[in-house]
Amino acid sequence: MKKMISGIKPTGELHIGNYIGALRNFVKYQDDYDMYVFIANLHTITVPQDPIEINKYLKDAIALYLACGLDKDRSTIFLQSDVLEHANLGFILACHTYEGELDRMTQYKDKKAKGAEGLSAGFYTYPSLMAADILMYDADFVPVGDDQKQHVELTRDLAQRMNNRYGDLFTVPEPLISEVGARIMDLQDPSRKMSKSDQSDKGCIYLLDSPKKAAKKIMSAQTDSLDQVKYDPENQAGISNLLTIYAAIKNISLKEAEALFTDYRYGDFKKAVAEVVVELLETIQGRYNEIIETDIIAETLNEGKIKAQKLASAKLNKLNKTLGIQI
Ligand code: AQP
Repeated sequence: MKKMISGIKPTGELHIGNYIGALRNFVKYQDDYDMYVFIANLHTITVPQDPIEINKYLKDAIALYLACGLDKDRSTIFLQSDVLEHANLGFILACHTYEGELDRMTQYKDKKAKGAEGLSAGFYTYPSLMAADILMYDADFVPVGDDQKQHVELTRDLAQRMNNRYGDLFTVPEPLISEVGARIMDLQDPSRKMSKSDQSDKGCIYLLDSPKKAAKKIMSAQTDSLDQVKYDPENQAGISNLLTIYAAIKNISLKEAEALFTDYRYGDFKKAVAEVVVELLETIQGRYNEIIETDIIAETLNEGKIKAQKLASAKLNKLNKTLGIQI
C-alpha cells in the first residue's frame, strides 16, 4: 500500500481553507493509503506564540481532525513533538539544505520583503524540518493545498540529494493537490489566501465559527459589479472563490457548480453557498462537541505516537549509521 503523510500547523483555529485544501482529502484517502497525519506543533513556535492560546488550538485541531472524519483505526494520527526523531532528522536535513534554497522560500521571502526583523533561526530553517516530517516515513504522496507545493519541491530535492550522496535512503514524494479548492481565498480580499493568522477574521471562516457568524461572513463577502456567477478568478475573484467553496463542499466540478447558478442574483447565490457551509459546520461541530471532552483524543495520540515512533527510530538509526555518526 502506498504511503501518504500530511500535517496542519495549529497556529490558530482551523478554517474552511484547511478543510477544503487539506483535511477533507486526508479523510478521503485514508482507506486507500497507509495514511499518516500529524499536528505540526513544532512549526507553530517558529514565530512567538502565547502558550495558553497555542495549547487550545492544538487540542481543537486534533478534535477537528476526528470530527472531520479521520479515524485512528484507519490512519496514524500523532503529535509531531511526540516523535523526537522529527527534530533530529530536521537538523540533519538542515545540514544538507543550501542557504540559497531557504532564501528562496516564499514565506521567508515575503516576511523579509515586508521588512520583518528578528526572525528566528527556526523560522528560516523550518522547510528542512518539513522535509524531515515527510521523508521520515518514506511517504509516496503528500496531500496539500497549493501554497505548500514549494515545500514539497524542496523535500524532493533533499531526498534526491541525500540519495545521490549516500545511496538509497529516502522515497522521493509527490505533492497531491486537488483540482478544486487547492487555494481558498480570503472572503474580504480574494487576492489573498484565507489564513488562520490573519489580523481580521471577517474574511476567514473557522470550522468552529457559529453557523450564524459563518453565514454572515459569506453574505458580506466581496464580489463585483458584473452580475454573473462565473468561474473567472482573474476578473471575478470573489465570486470564483465562493463557487469553489460550494463545489468543493458539494464534491462537484466547477463547471457543474457554475451551471447550477446561471441567472442567479448574487444575494441568492451567496445564500446557497452559506447554506452548504452552515450544513458542513453543523455536522463538524456536532461531532467536535461529542469528542472534545472524551479520552479519544489522548487515546488517538498515544496509539499514533507508538506507531510513528517505531518507523521513525528505525529510519534515524539507519541514517545515523549511513552518515557515520553512530557507533
Ligand atoms: N486558504 C487555503 N486554501 C486551501 N488550502 C489551504 N491550506 C491552508 N490554507 C489554505 C492547506 O492546509 C494545510 C495546512 O496548512 P498549515 O496550517 O500547515 O499552514 P498554512 O498553509 O500556512 O495555513 P494558514 O492558515 O495560512 O496558516 P498561517 O496563517 O499560520 O500561516 C496545508 O496543506 C495547506 O496547503
